[in-house]
Amino acid sequence: MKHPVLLLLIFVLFSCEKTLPPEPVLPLPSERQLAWHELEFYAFVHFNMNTFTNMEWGFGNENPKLFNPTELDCRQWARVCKDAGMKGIILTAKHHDGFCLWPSEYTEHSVKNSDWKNGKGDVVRELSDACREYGLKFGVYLSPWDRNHSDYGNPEYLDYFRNQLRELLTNYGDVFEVWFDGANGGSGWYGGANEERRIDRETYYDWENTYKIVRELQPEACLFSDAGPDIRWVGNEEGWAMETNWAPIRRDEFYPGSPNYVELRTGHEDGTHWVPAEVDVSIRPGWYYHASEDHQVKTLPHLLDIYYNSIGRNASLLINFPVDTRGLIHEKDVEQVMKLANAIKNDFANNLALNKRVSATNIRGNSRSFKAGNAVDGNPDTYWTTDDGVIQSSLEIDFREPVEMNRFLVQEDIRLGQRVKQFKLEALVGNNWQTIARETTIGRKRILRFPNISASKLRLSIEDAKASPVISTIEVYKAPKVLAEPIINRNKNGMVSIKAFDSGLHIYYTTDGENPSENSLLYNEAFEWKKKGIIKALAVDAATGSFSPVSVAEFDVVKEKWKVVGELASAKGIENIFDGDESSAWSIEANAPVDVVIDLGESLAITGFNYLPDQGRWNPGIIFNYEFFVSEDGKNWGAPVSSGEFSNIKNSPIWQKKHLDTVQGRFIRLRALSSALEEGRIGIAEFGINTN
Ligand code: FUL
Repeated sequence: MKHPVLLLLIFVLFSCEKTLPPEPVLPLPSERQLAWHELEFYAFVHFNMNTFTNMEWGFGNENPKLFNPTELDCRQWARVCKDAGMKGIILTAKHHDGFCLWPSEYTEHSVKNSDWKNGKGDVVRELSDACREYGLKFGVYLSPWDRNHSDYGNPEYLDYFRNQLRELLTNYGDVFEVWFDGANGGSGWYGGANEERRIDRETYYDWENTYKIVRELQPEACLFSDAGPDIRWVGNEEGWAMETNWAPIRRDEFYPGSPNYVELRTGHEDGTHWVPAEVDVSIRPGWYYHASEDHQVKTLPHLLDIYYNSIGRNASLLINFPVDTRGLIHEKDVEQVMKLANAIKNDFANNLALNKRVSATNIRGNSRSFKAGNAVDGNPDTYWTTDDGVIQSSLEIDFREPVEMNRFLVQEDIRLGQRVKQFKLEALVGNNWQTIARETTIGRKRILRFPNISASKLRLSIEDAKASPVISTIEVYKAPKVLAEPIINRNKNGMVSIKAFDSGLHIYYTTDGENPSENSLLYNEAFEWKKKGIIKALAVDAATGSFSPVSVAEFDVVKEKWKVVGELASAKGIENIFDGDESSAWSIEANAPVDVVIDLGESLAITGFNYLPDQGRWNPGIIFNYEFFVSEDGKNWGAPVSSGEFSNIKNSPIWQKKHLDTVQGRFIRLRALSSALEEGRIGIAEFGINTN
């Protein structure tokens, strides 16, 4: 009789014995890195001397008096970032021109010699206070390259640089990240020397000893550079990490500014140190404020791509605000970042996988501690994992009925290292299992976007990993479609194409000036439309009935017969000026007047012309003073029918429209008399006319 009781007791004792978690896979994140991983989304602010000189890289000889914001309000920056769901702000305390936003004891090149607040101001103080007030983390960018300092390039400069670092890390409270730029050495003012100074990027800064200062003064702070040691650059400034993205890298192969930076985009599967990637990107083309970029703030679809291609690919996201000359984040930037914040909120509003029934092909020790349900319990501290040696395994979520979805989010518990090398996502649609995606790494967070499907089950299969997969979180969402207004284009030959930003949307359009609706023409593919008039379009999400704002494009005569004649007839890129694509341009270096002569192919009653300057970022071609002529035969031109300037075109290089008293002619000539830029380049992105 006693025997079975004993057996039961032994069984109970045995099954209570704790199954041990899997051994970690090295390298592992440190505590400070784990805390940083949680931030995910935070802001960069580029604001100092360049803001006032309209530069990206100042030379170092700027007069400190030029720094003079009229309405500086760091609390506005903090409010915007807080509202946008960002967790901190990193400030360019000193950029390459050496100008300091705090009254450093070690230089005269700082706010203390500006008129701003009579030299008593301190932007670093104001921002660190504002961050504390708004519950944001505060970080500093201190440029290692200093084009102002006479000692730059000599060992003495290092003392100066380190003294400044000490000031920043001692006087302004907690710092969460210290940002060291890889752009180092080159021409500069250097205290009046005005010369080129190259340094050995690998050895000059003696980084190890500089890092020690940060560890000593701000032990919680993460150090950022191309080479970490805590956080690495992602190898581009466009806003993306690669799909394959390992947090580990072979750290000793890098230094700030090292030439093998492309490898930073993927990290190394056999990386020796945990150095996760941070994606840094500006909300505008430039890092610094330029009024000329007010019309180029990134659109919602672009910002969403950046979000999914960074945070959704095992990286963090650092979005830059080029604070303007008032000392404020510009209204347009605020508008766009709030669109992003709202879209993210809506995309991740309702986790369809939360506490759903799940099963797995293998559960470590058959233990409840490692059950499949841990991945969908909403608790990031629990995880599903498998027995040692069992790598290929899958986890299935049973929704019990078809559910519409288009996002899949998965996380590894990185406290045990980054493991997964390859995975697959399948969905049960009707009675068929469909492969939705086949991907490589997961890491701290991976988010997949796919077109809407209606699935009753989802299956995550781990196909390859360094050891047992450790999956802490799986979430599934149905994000609303991005309903931005469609883009309407017509090329030279009169083919009209209309593009919506999201997949699966219906586009409706009109060609009669009426507002489009679901009863209008449905757009399927590019169509020929050579008439004069207005095309309007809108995108509709058929499932929800919601629609985008209406986009409107006005077209005059089709440019099919147009030809550039005369001297520029075969100039390189001249065809770009009427290809309907605003991003392509023709431009040249020009000191003397330049004539662009166009044969319209027929005589027309011309009532005006439209000019869009080159939209390129570096030394674009922009005409300032002009004359415009019309002729019947291309020989006798007479006096200009319009002349003058394109006012404010340098700051605002948008479409310029000029009206004329009607003039008949077959040939037109735009004479560029001067460039809007000192470099003297003139150019055209698009050119058009209005006719009667
Ligand atoms: C680069 C710098 O040269 C840019 O000016 C900007 O600060 C960017 C964040 O890093 O390397």
